[in-house]
Amino acid sequence: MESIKNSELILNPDGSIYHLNLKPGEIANTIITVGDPDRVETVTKHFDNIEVSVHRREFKTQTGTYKGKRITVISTGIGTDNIDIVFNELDALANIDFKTRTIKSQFQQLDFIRIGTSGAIQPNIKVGSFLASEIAIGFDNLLHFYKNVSFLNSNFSEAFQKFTNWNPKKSAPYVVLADEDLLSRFISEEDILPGVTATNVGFYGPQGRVLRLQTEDAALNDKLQAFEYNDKKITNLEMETSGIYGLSKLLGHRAISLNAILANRATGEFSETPGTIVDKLIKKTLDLL
Ligand code: R1P
Repeated sequence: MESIKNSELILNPDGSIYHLNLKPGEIANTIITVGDPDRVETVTKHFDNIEVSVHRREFKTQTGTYKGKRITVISTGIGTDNIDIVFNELDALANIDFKTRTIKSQFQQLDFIRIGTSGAIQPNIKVGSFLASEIAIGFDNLLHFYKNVSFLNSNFSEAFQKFTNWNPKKSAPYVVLADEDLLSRFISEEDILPGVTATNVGFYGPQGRVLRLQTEDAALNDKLQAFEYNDKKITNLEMETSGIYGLSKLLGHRAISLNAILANRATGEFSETPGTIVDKLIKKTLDLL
């Protein structure tokens, strides 16, 4: 097998991978992703012990055990562009031999659990509730840079583009499903709703927030709220889930995105206790792993 060139699989002088600064063996097979580097310790403060702690740029990683189970917690920063880096590098740590720079013969499957925050777009979804993304619709284009994406649900995305009269200059929305086993583990909890999560490339214009700038389609959020496909409505907006689901499927891993609903865009509310809500979701998730 041809070895992967230095310019493609970039390793630091200490043998760690370029952006994450981690070495093989330093990650667990169960990986929790969070956006904010400060949220990593909000998760690992519950751990029995921490064996690895590394921080570079927006990527802070800690590996340890929770009630005897080895878990890695990593921050991705914001957006699917960072997801591309984090997921490719974590997969490389598990599935590429850094000495020979070749793909290992034995595949190591990873489980990814995103614990993130999000805004609901349906008025009946309460601030403070928890939602597991059953389906992700990505407005971010990341998956279009990869081959072998036949798992994408094009009927759903075509119906969406038609309904919203989507401007193709913005992107070509794509639809990916969650891992079924992980999804059923979380939505069997009565306080975790299943949902359809829209992932966007920005927080303001792309999510229809107007401060001083007008958006290209002022009615976008109303259309997102009204759109329905096979009795499913888009429930919430955030910035990573489609990339997480798409890359996990491509790489052969399993992923679930859990959302603490901090805002409701339809009613205009924002939580007064965001930290408490996220903490509750963290504890609940740890006990379900
Ligand atoms: C925007 O404020 C950020 O919050 C949400 C969005 O996806 C975006 O990353 O998630 P996190 O709280 O997980 O970062």
